[in-house]
Amino acid sequence: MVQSELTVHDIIEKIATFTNDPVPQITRLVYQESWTQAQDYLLGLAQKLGMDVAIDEMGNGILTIKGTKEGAVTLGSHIDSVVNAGKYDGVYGVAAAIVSVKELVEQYGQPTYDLQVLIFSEEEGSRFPMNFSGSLNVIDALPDIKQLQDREGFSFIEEREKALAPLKAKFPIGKAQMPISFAEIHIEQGPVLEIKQKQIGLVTGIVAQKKFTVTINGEANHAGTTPMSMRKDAFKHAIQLITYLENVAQQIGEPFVYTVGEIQLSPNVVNVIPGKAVFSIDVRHINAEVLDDFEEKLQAYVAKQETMIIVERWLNEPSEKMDEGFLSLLEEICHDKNSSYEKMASGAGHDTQVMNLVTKTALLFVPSRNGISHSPYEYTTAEDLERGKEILKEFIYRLAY
Ligand code: HGY
Ligand code: MN
Ligand code: MN
Repeated sequence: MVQSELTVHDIIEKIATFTNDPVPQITRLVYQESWTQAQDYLLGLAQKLGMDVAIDEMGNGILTIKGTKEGAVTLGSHIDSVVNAGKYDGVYGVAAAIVSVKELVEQYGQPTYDLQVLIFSEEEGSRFPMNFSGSLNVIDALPDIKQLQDREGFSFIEEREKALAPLKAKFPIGKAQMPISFAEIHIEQGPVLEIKQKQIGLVTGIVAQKKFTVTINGEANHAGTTPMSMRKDAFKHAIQLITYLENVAQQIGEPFVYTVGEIQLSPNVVNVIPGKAVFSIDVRHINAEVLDDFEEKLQAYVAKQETMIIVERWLNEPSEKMDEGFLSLLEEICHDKNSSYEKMASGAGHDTQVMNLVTKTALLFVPSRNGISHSPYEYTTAEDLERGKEILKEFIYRLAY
């Protein structure tokens, strides 16, 4: 790939080849081998483009173009994926940031402020029960990770050290600068822009979200000889709780969302009554109090049960509002570039909500075909990818030059 014609689409297609599942499936969970390959490729590419590169202790990639004054105008996104993912979630924001910075330096030379691109190591929470470990580390807000393990029992710290070893041998170790602003571009992952026929989403706020792991302990026993009245069937208790919460969700009504995306039964054998059921709960709403009410109902239900039910909440993110001044600047840029836009909330979580805790932020969307994401059917046209990058690039130019 000749650097001068480097496009966002090229980078996305290349990163899509780094997967731990057989191609065309894309699975690049944090600290998997494919994750290391992707970070290695991007850091190497950035070096070839003349950027200073470094990696921090979590595996965040830090790409810098020095300015003439103190202060880091920052942009980026994440490179970890969900299981059997699409090509664009996170990667588009990383690719658009790298190409934007490359083209800004080609067109305008050295910026006034540093341009800092962050390639966040992990955002999804798809391997370990923790979201945003990359951006939380950048803002020095990382919770305790010593005991963190994935569902196979692999330790976060050990997997991190294994994944980072080849990168630390090749690239300088460093720490991201605390930003003076942060911007992220991302696929919408929903249907709004397509339905409203708009080209750009300008995000006003990101929903609050809570995630739980629920463990129900019953009693494994023989499926044939154990009378129904004598069973302690963990899966049946799980179904009753999940259905109860579905009714709570229906009463709350949209735009509240409630998802049980993961469930494990043990011993998970056709002729054994499940002794244990472990499942996830993901709930979101722009108003955090709605999630508090939901959690109260969950806890009240559990307190009334004889069966042992353990509820562990491992994510409790408040909703975040993006900077009003940045929103107005982005509206102006969309007008200047004749790009239609929609101001909207984000139902998906993003690293922007973490960076919003320490600096002013902007979050932009490009359309997702049929609103699909977290799926191999995730798709955004090259034209939409390019248009979004142009809006991001102009936004960064206005802030950094
Ligand atoms: O799940 C989300 O909201 C995001 O895609 N991590
Ligand atoms: Mn994402
Ligand atoms: Mn995602």
